[in-house]
Amino acid sequence: MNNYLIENLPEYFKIYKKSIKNPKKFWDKIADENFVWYQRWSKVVDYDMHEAKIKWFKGAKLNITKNCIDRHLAERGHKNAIIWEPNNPDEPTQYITYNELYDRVGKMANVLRSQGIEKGDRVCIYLPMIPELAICMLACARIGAIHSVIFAGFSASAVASRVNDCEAKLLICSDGSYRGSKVLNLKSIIDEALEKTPSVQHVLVVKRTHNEVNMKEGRDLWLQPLYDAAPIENVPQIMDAEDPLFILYTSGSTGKPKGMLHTCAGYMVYSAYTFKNVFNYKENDIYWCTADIGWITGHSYILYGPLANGATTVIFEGVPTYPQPDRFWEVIEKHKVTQFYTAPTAIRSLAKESSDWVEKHDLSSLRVIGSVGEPINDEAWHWYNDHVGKKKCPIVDTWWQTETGGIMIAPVPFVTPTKPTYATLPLPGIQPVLMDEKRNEITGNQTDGSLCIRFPWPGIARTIWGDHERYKQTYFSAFPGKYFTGDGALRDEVGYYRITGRMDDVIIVSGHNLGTAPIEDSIGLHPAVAESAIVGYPHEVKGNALYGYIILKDTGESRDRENLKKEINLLISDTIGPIAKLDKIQFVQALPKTRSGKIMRRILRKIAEGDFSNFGDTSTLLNPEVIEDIKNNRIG
Ligand code: 6R9
Repeated sequence: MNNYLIENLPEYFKIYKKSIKNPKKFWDKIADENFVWYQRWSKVVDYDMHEAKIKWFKGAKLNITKNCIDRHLAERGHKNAIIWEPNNPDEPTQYITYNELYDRVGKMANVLRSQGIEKGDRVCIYLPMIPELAICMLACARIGAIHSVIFAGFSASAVASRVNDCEAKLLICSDGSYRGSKVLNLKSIIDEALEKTPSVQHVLVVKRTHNEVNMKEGRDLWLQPLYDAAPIENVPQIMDAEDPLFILYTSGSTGKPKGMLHTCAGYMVYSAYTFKNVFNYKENDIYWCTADIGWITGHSYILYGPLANGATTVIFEGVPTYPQPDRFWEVIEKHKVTQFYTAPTAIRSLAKESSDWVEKHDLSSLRVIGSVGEPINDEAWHWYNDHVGKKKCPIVDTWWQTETGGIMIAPVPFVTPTKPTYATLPLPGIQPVLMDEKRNEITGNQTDGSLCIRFPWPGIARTIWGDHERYKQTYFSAFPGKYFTGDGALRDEVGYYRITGRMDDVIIVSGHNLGTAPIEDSIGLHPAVAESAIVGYPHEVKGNALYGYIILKDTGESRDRENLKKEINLLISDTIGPIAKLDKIQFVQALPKTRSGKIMRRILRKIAEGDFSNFGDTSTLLNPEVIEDIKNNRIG
């Protein structure tokens, strides 16, 4: 089982070449040798990149939880599947063996069934990083319900729009959550969200913080008594390869979030294969990814990828700076973590602290360290390499997306030589291509362009929930026949890739993808605001921060500017979440627009960065005179 580890560079080149020459044969063998199936597939892949129709392992039947839990019981029943590290280090750690995981998922699956949840029903999960989050996801997968985890930092209206989009029948939340020294009341956010969500019949509430909450008669139920009464035995639902596994929302260039749909077989094969190779996972390793399960990184590399490999995965409830800025290093030392996977924004913020915090801990258990979510800058890369990896652990800079399901471009540790700020080479089966402005493929090295992928891979999202046309438009229309990632990339002289950043209206702040459109929509709700444009500018810790240019209505002109700024940020916080608040707000008379009415964001970006040198071609601007005024009043 799981004997697909790439051992050295010649082998990587050999496997890569084969995987590209015959991707069907490549994935057929991996799927066949490393997973348990109720029934094999009749066709490895069926695809049409113009219509955006992709199917992997057609005809196969499986259940992902059998692969993640049941099949490990004979040999690994007493091995820890999950090590849960609480927010407060004084609270006990939970060690959940594969045997115990089997019991807990079985009970939870029976609770879901007792609530009338069936195959294909949508269940939204709004939980902090507690074991129940993982268990509820697996329980959904066990019975064939489609989970949609909503990051527990989203506001009530962001929750409502997601719940409504997927028409969830059930929602699972907790009374509250701990984040460092704060206690947040999650249930009250849910109460507000559910005022406008007709599809939700019941809410299951997990007790975590024991704070006072409202329980709505007939709708809300405490989970614990139901769970205690539920039997363990649960027969997994037999799923078709292309049955939906989960929906996960991501930002796009319009206000409506995109519900990316992942399906059972392809996602399982891809997340498991990439986990094993990118983290060099060996049987007794203790692997830790610090992402929140509410994002794709948590889905693929806290939960499904590790468990499909019978790994031990650490789930951490807290924040890097609580109780002190050495919490990450303390946890690595405590559990003898061997692989550590985090985000550049966390690295940058910890690098600002004294290096004594790292030095005082024994990190010698570490073998591989990873980065994900945004480009890792040179300084952060070196700090990570020097202080955490002690120059001995390869840094796997992993490029991928919610849409790709798993890691696409990354070094294979101990195989691919790393290079600071480069995600390096594609994994087997992945065919990146760079495209120029005329939509031609750029061949050769030392070049840059729009990053596309030529051939489907098993982990690719199959559609946007309820809106296949949008899926096709967003990813398959800019470069017909190819998947367009929305990112720009450069390829160096040896063919290594470096991701240069988003080419669309998505800004990555502290690793969170934020679309400018939803933020502008929420600012527009303010009665004094006429129009706004949001851009990102470089920020030392967050990678990017948000700069808003806002035009006031005549009636707003007399209002106190400082108050207005606070109100605008409150609105954003209430409609999207605190992560989308603006760092800088500049009130302007007008925005630079082209004759066709499009805001020229390129200029606004340059001004926000304080770079007035070269605005490029401004001849299509309708109102070039506004630039001077915006420049003069820039917030430094
Ligand atoms: C996994 C994840 C996807 C976007 C992606 C890109 C950026 C992710 C990166 C990276 C440079 C890396 N991104 N990893 N940029 N280097 N190693 O983050 O998914 O939340 O959907 O974000 O994140 O811009 O397009 P998601």
